[in-house]
Amino acid sequence: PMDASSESRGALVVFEGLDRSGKTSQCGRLLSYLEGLGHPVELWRFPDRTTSVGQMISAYLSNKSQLDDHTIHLLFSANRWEKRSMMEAKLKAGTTLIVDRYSYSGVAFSSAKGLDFEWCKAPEAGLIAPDLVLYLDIPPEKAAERGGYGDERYEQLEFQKKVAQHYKLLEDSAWKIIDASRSLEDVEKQVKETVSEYVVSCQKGKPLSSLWS
Ligand code: T5A
Ligand code: NA
Repeated sequence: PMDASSESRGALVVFEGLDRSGKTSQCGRLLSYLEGLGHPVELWRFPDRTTSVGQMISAYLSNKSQLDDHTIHLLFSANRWEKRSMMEAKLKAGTTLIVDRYSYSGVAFSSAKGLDFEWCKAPEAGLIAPDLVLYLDIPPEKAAERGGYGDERYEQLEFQKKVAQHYKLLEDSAWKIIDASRSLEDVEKQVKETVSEYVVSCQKGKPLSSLWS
């Protein structure tokens, strides 16, 4: 309501979920769907491995480097902060952003290692709050069966079970839980229905707000 541009801003739609829950597959399908409807839309992902911070994260995830748990947590957060102003500019210009992982991944994974939950949330405060968080809900055992886990650091069943418990602590009113144990097509249908209902029609005109502050 503060300025005319906020009336036609894009929506910030975040996908979250355990490793192999199907986020990247569904992000691609939603992108095609919204493009087909003629919406200005872009697909982003975190970690964004293309920046210099992102390259440090990528080396850590592939076990090519070792970092203190606090240090890698802050790098993941810094990787979101380095994109914040571009994110705001895109949203204000009317582009909807589909984002594959965001601050919830940051907190759920680091706190699952044993770091203090509030300490993990603190550096995320002030990033842009999503309009909609699609949580792809799947039993960790079922996710582990999908194509098998690769060699990345967090792709282990016992750890993923802890991540799932910490994700649950982060659920808020922006979250919609999607049953991600169903087929790709069934999940896609749930995603489309949710996005159409909550974002495309409802969120226009709502000002951007800050996460956890
Ligand atoms: N991380 C991330 C942090 O610790 N802190 C942070 O702040 C952030 C942002 C890398 C790691 O970093 C951690 C979390 C991660 O451990 P990433 O690069 O997003 O994060 O991880 P990726 O390995 O790229 O992706 P995921 O493992 O999370 O997989 P997706 O995207 O959830 O799943 P997707 O779509 O690639 O599908 C996986 C497989 O399952 C099949 C697909 O075809 C594919 O083979 N599949 C299905 N099969 C049957 N039924 C369905 N419904 C299916 N949907 C997908
Ligand atoms: Na992915």
